[in-house]
Amino acid sequence: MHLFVNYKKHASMHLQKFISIEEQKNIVSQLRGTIKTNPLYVPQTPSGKSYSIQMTNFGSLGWLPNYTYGDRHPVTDQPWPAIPDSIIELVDRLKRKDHISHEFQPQAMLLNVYKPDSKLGLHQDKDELNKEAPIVSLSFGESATFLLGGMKRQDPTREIRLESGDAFILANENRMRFHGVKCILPNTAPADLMKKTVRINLTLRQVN
Ligand code: MD3
Ligand code: FE
Repeated sequence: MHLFVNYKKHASMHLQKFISIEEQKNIVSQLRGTIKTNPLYVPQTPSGKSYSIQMTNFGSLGWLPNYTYGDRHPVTDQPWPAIPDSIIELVDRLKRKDHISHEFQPQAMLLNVYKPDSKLGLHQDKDELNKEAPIVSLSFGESATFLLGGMKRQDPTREIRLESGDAFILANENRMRFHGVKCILPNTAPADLMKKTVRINLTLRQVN
């Protein structure tokens, strides 16, 4: 109980360049290798509207467009692949440096792919049963203008530029903030990281 509450309340949320360029290349090539058997899909809202991003998941659970978590890929019906060791290593480093609670056990890793005109509307992440565990976001490729709001949709938002290699931690009082991705900033990715003009965002979540 309350393992995550009050954990390092004043820890900085935005860890710029947390992931070295060598690690970024290693992670992106590892992810690329798994996409053949764990294909990206375009999520649709329950009312049939397509998102402008593509996604897939890794881990014991994955986020599904019907706002639930499930243990199988919606297209292939296969279990999600394991979260890569290189990512678990990063989570362990965040723990060692005391950026997140040592109790954090990621169950789901959601992979979002943004093309130059992809956006993600303002929303809250509230499909996880465990609202105390932090969410860890890792960015790769093109930079994005990220919007961070308050606890109500109407609250003012501020713009934060998320760049390749950045980690962003949503913990404690920040966990339920409204947030979204306003736009991608093309041609800002590190040289030789991506084959196309895309941004990849990984979010690690403890669901239960
Ligand atoms: C702030 N993804 O997958 S990551 C999402 O860049 C999502 O792909 C965005 O929002 C992306 O749900 C933003 C940063 C992030 C993740 C979770 C948050 C920011 C957050 C939860 C609460 C507040
Ligand atoms: Fe979100």
